[in-house]
Formats: sequence, structure tokens, C-alpha cells
Amino acid sequence: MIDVTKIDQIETMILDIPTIRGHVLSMATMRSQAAVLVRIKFSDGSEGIGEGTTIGGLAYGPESPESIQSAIDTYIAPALADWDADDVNGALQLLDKLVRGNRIAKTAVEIALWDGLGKRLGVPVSQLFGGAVTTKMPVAWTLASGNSETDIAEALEMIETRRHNIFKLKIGKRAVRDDVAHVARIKEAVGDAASIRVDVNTAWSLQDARWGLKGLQEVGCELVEQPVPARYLDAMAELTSSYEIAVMADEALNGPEDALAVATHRAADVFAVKIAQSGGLKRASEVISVGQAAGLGLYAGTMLETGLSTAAALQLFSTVETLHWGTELFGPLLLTDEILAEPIVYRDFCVEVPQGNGIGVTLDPDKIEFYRRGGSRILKS
Ligand code: MUC
Ligand code: MG
Repeated sequence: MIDVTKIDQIETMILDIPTIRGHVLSMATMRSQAAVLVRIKFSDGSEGIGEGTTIGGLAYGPESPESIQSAIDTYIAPALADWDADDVNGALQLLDKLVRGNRIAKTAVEIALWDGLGKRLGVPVSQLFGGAVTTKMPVAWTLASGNSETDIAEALEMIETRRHNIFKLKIGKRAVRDDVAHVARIKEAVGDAASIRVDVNTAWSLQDARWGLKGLQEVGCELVEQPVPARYLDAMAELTSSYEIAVMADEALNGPEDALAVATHRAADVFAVKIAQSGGLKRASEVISVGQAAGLGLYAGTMLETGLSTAAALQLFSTVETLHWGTELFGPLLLTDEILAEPIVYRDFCVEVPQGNGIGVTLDPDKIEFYRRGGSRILKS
């Protein structure tokens, strides 16, 4: 009889880690990030780790850190008890039947399943998706201090130290003309040394967006992310066809069905593919396939996760033939502390794919205990 490895235990925790500065988005200002971590213990003694993290409590999307944790503890973990650990696809199908939505919660568990499987097989997760085609990818940084001068100083330092030369500016909080002036100042300061893009996080009406896109492309901004609310696909389509500046879908992309709707409407030039928003690595790979089939540009997005989910995303995106707009997988750099035993490497304007089995990273247990909600808050030296 073949001995089947089973899922024994699924454990969750929330870590609260401060950010290096206020991160000012149109819908929320982040001063710390609440990362939901999952650890799965398997019957053969192996383990897998995962993460499902959102931005700004409930300000960004329908899942909060607390709802992610409770969906896993109350519904997902009991459903997967004793499940064949190697049957990741079967587990995903079961979860899609039993749990509607809750994509970020599913992502956290799915990452831990892939991590466990990769470790048991002695291969990186990228191998489970057909193999990596690259070891590093260009990585953007987000300028979102809320102040133009601070953003300029930050950008110039990043260029000087060869950490980033792609910048995403968070706008949408101020009047459109003030936002365009802010972007113009930053573009003028960096010149041709950097690519400037913006993310409006759905804050504009179609009328605002018409003025905004016209102004942004005049000042040399290359791309605008999610200018209007996610459900306004007709407005996105109008903006995509009316201006040269690239329009990127983010909040509009919650899994492969949304990807098909955006592609069919020609409602974007580029997909910001986020593993958490897609519902995990498998669903993100399906979003990528839809984008590729529709001839759209691809960009690896982030929910400002820790190094854990960032590593999982790197495993998947390293298997993608062309990421036309690079990545923004810089999450760990926005946090004041590192929770991985070995940090992800950022150098020469790129992020490197962690080498190793599973997602390729391990946690620092003292940091987990320190930042865990209800944890000791004492760091062993
Ligand atoms: C978003 O909407 O894209 C990604 C980078 C960043 O600074 O915020 C996120 C969220
Ligand atoms: Mg975005």
C-alpha cells in the first residue's frame, strides 16, 4: 500500500510589522502591515509556509487580515484535514466549492501546500510550474511619502544606489491638476534615468481620468494603474483606446474570469498580476495565460507582503516568458524588519529569485514570535 502524506494541521497568525515611513495611498495611509501567515504540518513531518496579506485593513478590498485568518481557521482548515498533501489541485477545487471568494485566504493556504510539495520533492516551486526561465527580474519602488520633495530625494537615492530605476507614484488623493504637477516634478528630477508610472487605486471618475491621463502623458508618465473603479470596464476601455499612455488593470483583476472580462472589453493594456488577488499561484498563472493569449502586457504586482509571499510570487513569475513591465515585488523593503532567516536579494535594479526547495525561504522564529499578534514582543539578541 502506498503511504499517502496527509495534511495534519493548519496554523495561522497575524504579524504586525511597522513600515519604514507612512505609505500614503488614495484610500489609506499605512504605518504598519498586518501579514497573515500560515504553517501547514504534514503527516510525514514536513511543513509548508504561506502568506495571505492585504493592504489598509478593509480600505483596499473585501478581505481584512482578521477575515483572512478566520476564513482559514473556521472553514478552510477543517475542510482540508487529512487531505492528500500532494493533491494541490484537488484541494483547490474543494476550496472553490466550499468557500466563495476569500481569495487571499485561499492564497495563503495554497502557497503553503506548494511549499510543502516542493520541499518533499526536493525542487523549487518554479519547477512545479514548468521551470524558471530567469533568476532575477526588474523591480519597481513605490514613492508614496505624501510629499514631492521627500519622494524626489528617495528616488534619487534609489537610482544612485542602483536599487530601483522604476518608480510607481501613488496619486488620487489630491486634485487631479495637483497630482499631475507632483508627477511632473518627480519626472523632471529623475529625467531619463527612471521610468515613472502612477497608481490611482480607483480614485478618479471617468471625467477626472480624462484630464488626468492627458496631463500625465504630457509630462512623460508611462503608465497609469487602475484610474477608475474596478467595475467601470467601459470607462477603462475608453481610456485605454483614447490615450497613448498605458492603462494597467489592478483592482479589476480578481482571478481568471475577471482577466477574461478585462481582455474581452479591451479595458487595459497591461495586467498587474497579483498572486493574492488572483486567488493563489495557480489562479495567477491562469490570469497570466489570459493576458498572454490576449496580447496584453504583464507586470508582477504586490499586496506589500513580507518576504514569504514575495518569494512565492518570485517562484511563479520566474517561469513567465516575458514580464513586459517588470515587477514591484519590493514588499519586504517597505517593512522595518526582516522576518526571513535569509532576506531576498535586491541589487542592480533587480530582485533575485530565492534558490532552494519549495518557495526557497525560511522564517526567523524569533522575529515571528516578536511580531505575532499576542506574541512576546521580546526579541532575543
Ligand atoms: C497597489 O494597489 O498596487 C502595490 C505597491 C504599492 O505601493 O501599493 C500596492 C498596492
Ligand atoms: Mg495598484
